[in-house]
Amino acid sequence: MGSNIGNRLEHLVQAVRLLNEHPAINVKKVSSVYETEPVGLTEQAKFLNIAVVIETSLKAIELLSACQFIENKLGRMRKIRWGPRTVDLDILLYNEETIRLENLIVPHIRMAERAFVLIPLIEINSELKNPVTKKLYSEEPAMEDEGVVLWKKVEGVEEFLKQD
Ligand code: A4P
Ligand code: MG
Repeated sequence: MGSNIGNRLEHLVQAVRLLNEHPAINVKKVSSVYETEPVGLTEQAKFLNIAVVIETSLKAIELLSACQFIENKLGRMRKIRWGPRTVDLDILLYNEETIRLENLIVPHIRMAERAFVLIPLIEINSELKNPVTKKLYSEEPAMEDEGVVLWKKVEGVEEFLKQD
């Protein structure tokens, strides 16, 4: 998840809360919050990024709809590609599946090149591997990139949901 408009932390907390309130989604882990330099369109505010682990009975495509519903609910304006957003929820991995649908690609197509994705992800699970190449995400060169700073240590889902 990422946010770079307004009260960024509040947007992330609300997104995690809405995910957890979904009857078919259980949020199991939340990473610490990282402040990250914008990637892609660089003339925009810094992001806060987190990664979460969920348990769900939803199919991946249903999970995508749930994520988009939350993005819309939290007021995202989908105008500029890679542009500012109140909150962006991407599916990075889904079990160890490879999904190639028109509107859903898993593993997320750009995740291995992005320190703002890899660093929170590795904090949650350092053993995660790319299901296609079997390469550990912790060994991706992008892990060394600058521009990702620990902004707030998070100890657990309960604690995370209490703030805002
Ligand atoms: N889509 C395909 N696969 C997925 C997936 N695994 N998860 C499709 C989520 N969506 C997926 O996304 C565009 C379309 O991607 C969706 O309709 C969905 O069907 P979007 O969220 O509508 O638009 P977007 O996020 O602007 O585009 P995109 O290509 O998803 O951008 P990214 O890659 O998400 O990049 N810099 C920092 N520091 N932190 C950030 O969080 N985020 C971005 C957005 C750019 N720079 C950033 C950050
Ligand atoms: Mg997105």
